[in-house]
Amino acid sequence: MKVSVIGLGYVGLPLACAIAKSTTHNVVGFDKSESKISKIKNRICPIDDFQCEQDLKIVNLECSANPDIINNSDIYIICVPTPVLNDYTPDLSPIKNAVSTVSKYLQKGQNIVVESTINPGVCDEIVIPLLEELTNLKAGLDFDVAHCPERINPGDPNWNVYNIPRNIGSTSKEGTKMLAEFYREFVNNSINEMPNLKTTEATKIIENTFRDINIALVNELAKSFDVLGIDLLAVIKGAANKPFAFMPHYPSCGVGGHCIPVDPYYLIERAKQSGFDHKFLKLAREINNSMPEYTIDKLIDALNHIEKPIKNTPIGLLGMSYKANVGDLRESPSIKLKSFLEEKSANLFIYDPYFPELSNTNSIDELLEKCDAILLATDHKEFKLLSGELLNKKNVKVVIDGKNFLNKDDIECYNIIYKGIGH
Ligand code: SAJ
Repeated sequence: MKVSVIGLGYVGLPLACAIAKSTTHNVVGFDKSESKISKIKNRICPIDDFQCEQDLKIVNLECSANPDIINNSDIYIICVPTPVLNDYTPDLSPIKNAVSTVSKYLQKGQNIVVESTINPGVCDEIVIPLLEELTNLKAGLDFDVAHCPERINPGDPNWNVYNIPRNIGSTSKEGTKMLAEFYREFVNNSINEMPNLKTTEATKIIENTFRDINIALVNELAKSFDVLGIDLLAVIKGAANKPFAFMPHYPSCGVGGHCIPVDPYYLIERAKQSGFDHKFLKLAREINNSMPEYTIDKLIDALNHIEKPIKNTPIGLLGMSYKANVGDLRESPSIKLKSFLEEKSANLFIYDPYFPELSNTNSIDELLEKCDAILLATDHKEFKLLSGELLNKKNVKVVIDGKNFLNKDDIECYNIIYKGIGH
């Protein structure tokens, strides 16, 4: 078959490579970014994905920034972003643009799979009506639409597109079966056939909503235990040795990324349109969104102890990425931390090894030389060297550890004020 992948980001590119490597299908890729296409053409992987970097060196993958390349495909797989707007409402424009691109080429007997994370109803209420309107074809009769939500975990050395189980649902049982068989050609784990599109869309949304509310639980506990004088990390460590019915999550300066802080809003918004108010999900989002400000409050409190105002005090922000050891800014708490610090006129120094262009110092050492206080916002491995000895040598007086990543006891031995989040 001819298979085309629309969107060659951290989801689409590993997928295109996996199909090209594991099957005899003719795989092509379309992405509107010329620069991304030219990198891929030169077998340079534009994303942080070890497996994909290896695959790209060997696979036969034709790609282009011209959508004509997807013409006459048997399967079109849509892997474009599904972000939120500034008011946290879903932004389905990338999906709608991708669907209208596919509709220019879609013919009878061909199929579409949406891998992007979408809320229950997007396929039935938006994707299919748009395709039928633009092609005058009938879904379920002339073509099938399936949803197989992506489960890529950026930077994960163990789980990748080849071994993560998948769920798939479509407009018909036959369609689901046929496309499940297609995924079984390159995924060596279970491909679960779901009863319909909405159930499949809901599955991915609740996977990530589950994570968001559990993080909100420990973030609220961090605020409460900070005033109760209880070390939440020790408590979680204790609870986590329960061999069943407990799953540890950890407090931090905020919840970032393209999935966890975004997906719940897709469900909240769609349920609201049908008259249901997701009070719990909204509260969890509110708690997680409050963590950057909570972190800044801890910094101000600590600076008071050394009688320094935040204004004009040299403060080092370590880490801009939302996740350790990758360079990804999406919904990163560091963006809010930076604006809070700027609003309060801190003399701000920034260092993130993955974002030299956002850093105004060239090394951890240079930042430490200049700062009285540091705020660690990302647990990059490079920051593990921040020992009490080094901080003391550089005359750092305050450490706010937004990821509870550093050694509290070691740092406090040097009479440096250490404040973690719930720790
Ligand atoms: N975070 C916490 N406390 C936690 C876990 C995460 O504050 O206990 C924060 C992180 O610092 C980060 C954000 O939440 O800012 C998201 O972290 P994440 O580990 O969930 O990373 P993501 O955004 O890459 O999430 C992906 C998701 N994968 C897919 O959607 C396919 C998510 O479902 C996975 O659970 C997650 O990877 C993972 O397990 O690493």
